[in-house]
Amino acid sequence: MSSEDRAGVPDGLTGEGLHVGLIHARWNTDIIERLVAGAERGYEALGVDEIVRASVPGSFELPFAAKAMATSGEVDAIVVVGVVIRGETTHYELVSEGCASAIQATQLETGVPIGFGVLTVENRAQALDRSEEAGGHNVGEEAALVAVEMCRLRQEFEAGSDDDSVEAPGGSYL
Ligand code: DLZ
Repeated sequence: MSSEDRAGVPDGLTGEGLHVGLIHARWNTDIIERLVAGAERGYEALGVDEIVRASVPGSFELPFAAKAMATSGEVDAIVVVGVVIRGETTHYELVSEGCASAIQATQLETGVPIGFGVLTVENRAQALDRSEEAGGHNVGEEAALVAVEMCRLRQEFEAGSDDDSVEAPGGSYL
């Protein structure tokens, strides 16, 4: 996938004043560290005020932790980070689909946006390609930017608008 295929960041997006969460699983630790570094890079580039952290055993536990953090009132947005690599059993499908659908349900139920920094890949090479250093492709970094963007989108709607369009930092969504 080239960088042109990816979403990009709205001009003027800022994380100033936000308290954000970063929850990571511990399976495939070396790749997790690269994704966590990416998420920190994304958050810090936007100037967030504080990062609240938590760790869980595996990706299957990420939704439970995300719901606990989202309902605590401590954070405006969350990123979850995990790495699920296909093995010889059906565990891959159960863990990856269970995690993804429950994270989506959690952000919709709680209204706290959750950036999905979970890699679901066939092998380590694919995971390394998606957890690169600054300037490269890193799904943790992308998830942090998305979480902040969705937080601002929610804030814009909550604030209301007299206009027909809803202005996000750097552009109109409607
Ligand atoms: C059990 C398991 C397996 C086989 N593979 C992964 C994986 O690739 N990535 C991951 O994050 N977690 C894995 N797990 C652990 C589950 O997520 C979970 O922690 C256990 O099933 C206990 O609930």
